[in-house]
Amino acid sequence: MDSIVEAVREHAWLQPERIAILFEGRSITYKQLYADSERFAYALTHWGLHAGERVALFLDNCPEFIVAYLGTHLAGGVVVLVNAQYRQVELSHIMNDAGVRLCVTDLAGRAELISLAVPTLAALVLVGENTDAALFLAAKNEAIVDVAYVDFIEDGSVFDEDSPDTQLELPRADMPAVLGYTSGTTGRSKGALLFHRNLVANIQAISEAWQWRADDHLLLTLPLFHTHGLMVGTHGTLFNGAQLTLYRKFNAASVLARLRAASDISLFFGVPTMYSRLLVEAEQQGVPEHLPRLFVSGSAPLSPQTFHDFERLFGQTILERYGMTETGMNLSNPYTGERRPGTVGMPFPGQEARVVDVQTRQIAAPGEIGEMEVRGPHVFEGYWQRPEATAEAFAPEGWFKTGDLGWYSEDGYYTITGRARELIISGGYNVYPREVEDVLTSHPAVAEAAVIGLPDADLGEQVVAIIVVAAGQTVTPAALIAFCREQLASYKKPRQIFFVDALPRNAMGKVQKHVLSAQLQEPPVRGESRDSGKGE
Ligand code: MCA
Ligand code: AMP
Repeated sequence: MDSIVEAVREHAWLQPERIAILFEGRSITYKQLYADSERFAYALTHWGLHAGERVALFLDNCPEFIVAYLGTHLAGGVVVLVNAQYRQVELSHIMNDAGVRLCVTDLAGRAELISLAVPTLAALVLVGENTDAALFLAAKNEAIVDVAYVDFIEDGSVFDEDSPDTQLELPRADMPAVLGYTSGTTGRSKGALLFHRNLVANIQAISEAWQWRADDHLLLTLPLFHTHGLMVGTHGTLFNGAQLTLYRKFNAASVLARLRAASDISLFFGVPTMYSRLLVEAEQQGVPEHLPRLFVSGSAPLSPQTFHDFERLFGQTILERYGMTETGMNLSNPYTGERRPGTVGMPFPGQEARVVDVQTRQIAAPGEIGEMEVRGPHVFEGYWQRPEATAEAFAPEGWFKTGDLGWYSEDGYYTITGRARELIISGGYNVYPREVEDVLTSHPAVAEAAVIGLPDADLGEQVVAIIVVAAGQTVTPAALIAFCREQLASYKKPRQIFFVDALPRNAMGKVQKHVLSAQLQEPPVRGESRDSGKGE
C-alpha cells in the first residue's frame, strides 16, 4: 500500500457499503468517499493542476475536507494544511511560502483570503450551502477573480460535467503528499514536507501498536488540519477500513452524551485539555456505561494527576503518546502492558529514538536529560525550500533532532521534560512567542514585548505578554489583546498583559524569559503591585 487514498480505493472495492464517515446526520460509505475523491481529482486535473502543485485546505472539520484531501492526492497534488483560525499574518506567510495554487475553503475563509496578495493563488473552491454557483475556476496568474461553490458530497454537479478524460494514477510512495507548517526549532514557520511513504509507514506502525481493526469506530473531535486529527485519527480509520464519527469541534458534554447514546465507539483521541474537561463534565453528569476500548492523549504533556483522576473515574488508563508534525507519531505507551503516567512510552514498531547530550551530542545514559532524537521511515523529508534548516534539523545517519528534552529509563520508557526551543503549547495548539511578539511590537504604543507561557489549569500553558510601553504613549491590555486577535489566530492572543519599565536582559542583551516567568509565578510581595490586566 503506497498511500492512504490507495487504501480507501481498496476498501471501496472490498466493502463498498461500509460507512467510513458519520458527520451531523450524514453518512458516507467507502464507495461514495472514493467516488467523490475521484471526482474532485478529475476536476483538479481538468482545471490544470499539475503533479507536485500545492492545494491548501483552509476549512473547519467536515467530510469535504477529507474528500479534498484524498482527491488532491489522487490528482498528484500536495496538500497544505492551514489552521482554520489563522488570520492575515499566518495566512499570508503560508500561502506565499508554499506557493499555493488552489485553496479549498468556505465563505469565512474566502473573506480572509480575498484581500491577501498571493501571486500563485489562482482559484478558490468554496465548500458551502450555495450550489447554484458559477464555475469552478479562476483566472490563472491573476488575482482571484472567480470562485466556485462546491458542495461535493451533497451535489457533485460541478464536477460531473468534467467527464473523466484524464487517467488518474494513484500516488507513488515517493511522491510528496503534505506540507504541515510548524516553527521547528527556530524562526518563522516552515513547511514540513511529508511523502506518502512517511504517512503510510507511520500509520502502519500506529495501527499495529494500538491494534486498530476494521471494526473500530473513532469519535474524532480534534481538528483535521493538524497531525493529531488527520494523520492519526483520519489516516488510521481510512487505512484500516474502519469508521469515523467526526465532530465539527470538541465539547465535553457532547462527547459524553454520544458515548452514553450507544456503545459503538471504540476509540477516542484527545489533547490533555479535552481529558481535563471530560473529567469535570463526568464528575457532574456521571460516566457513560460503555466506554471506548482505548483513550489516547497527545500533543502536549498529560499530567499524572489527570491520568490518575481519569483512571479513578473512568476505570481506564489513558495511553499517552508523543509526536510532531515533522514525524507523525514517535513514541507510545504500550497497548498491552504498563501505561506509565508522565511518560510517553517507547518507539513505535520499526522506529527508533535516543537521547543525546545537548552540548556534546553524545548518547546519554538512562536517567540523563538530553535532546530527543528519532529515526525511521516515518520521518519527514525536510523543510519546504529550506535546505539549511533541513540540514540543521538532522544529525548524521538520519537522526532527526526533535528540539524536545527528555530522558529514558532502564526499562525503556521515555519522559519528555521540556523543550530546547521556545514554544508554548496551549490546549494542544502551538504558539511561538516570536510571532506574537512581532505583532505586539508592530503596535505604535509598544516599545518592547516578551511573550511567555505560564501554567494554566485548563490549557496546560497560557500565553502571557510583558510589555514596555513606548515613551509618551498609553495603551490598555484590552486594546493589545484585540490587536493580536485581529492579526493572528485567536488562541495565540495573550490572556494577560503585564506592563514593566524594562525587560530583564543578560550581558548579551538577550531577554531573560526565565526571570520573567519566575517573577510572574511568585506571589507578589506585600505592598508590591504588578500592573496587569486580562483585558476582558
Ligand atoms: C481555543 N481557544 C484557545 C484554545 N482553543 N485559547 C488558547 N488555547 C487553545 N488551545 C480560544 C479561542 O481562540 C476563542 O477565543 C475561545 O478560546 C473559544 O474558542 P473555542 O473554539 O470555543 O475553544 P474550545 O472549544 O474551548 O477549544 C479548546 C480545545 C481546542 C478543544 C482544546 O483548542 C482544540 O481542539 N485543541 C486541539 C488542538 C490540536 O489538535 N492539536 C494537535 C496539533 P476568542 O473567544 O477570543 O475568540 S498536532 C501536534 O501537536 C502533534 C503533532 C501531536 O503530537 O499531536
Ligand atoms: P507540532 O509542532 O505541532 O508538531 O507539535 C509537536 C510538539 O508537541 C512536540 O515537539 C512536543 O513538544 C509536543 N508534544 C506532542 N506530544 C507530546 C506529549 N505527549 N508530551 C509532551 N509534549 C508533546
